[in-house]
Amino acid sequence: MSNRTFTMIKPDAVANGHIGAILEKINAAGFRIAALKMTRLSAEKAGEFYAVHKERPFYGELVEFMSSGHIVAAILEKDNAVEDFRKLIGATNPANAEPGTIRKLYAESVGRNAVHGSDSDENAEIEGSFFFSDLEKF
Ligand code: RTP
Ligand code: MG
Repeated sequence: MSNRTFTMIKPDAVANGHIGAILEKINAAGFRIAALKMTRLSAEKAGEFYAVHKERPFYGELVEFMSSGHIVAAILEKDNAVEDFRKLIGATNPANAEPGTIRKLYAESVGRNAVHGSDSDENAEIEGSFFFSDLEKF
């Protein structure tokens, strides 16, 4: 099992001033930040990142939102990183997220839900490489 996952702090949480608080929670939960950058996705790049959802009814909205402002991308390291990080962020819809999770604390809605977390080791590797070169992935 890989010990890495990939995350983005989404445009809502960046615009609302939550970058620091979210990185703090990530560190406090035992994740090491292995790579970090602030950037902005074009609609084309956001569509490529979420291409797996192309046929879903929310795809257009998702792409528009993810390209609407700056995001913070990071590769995180910890034992059992993918599963433990999904637990830390909570359910996709913040209304269903456990108390204390990042989405419960900082997400506005299912569409504007503050953070992304990879759903498998394979996708963590693909998504990390989408944003970071080999040189940047320490
Ligand atoms: P993410 O990929 O962003 O970490 O979120 P996730 O795994 O918890 O959820 P996923 O099923 O991969 O969906 C990706 C993003 O699409 C938006 N979404 N909207 N309106 C809706 O019913 C709906 N369903 C999903 C969410 O913003 C979700 O994070
Ligand atoms: Mg997902």
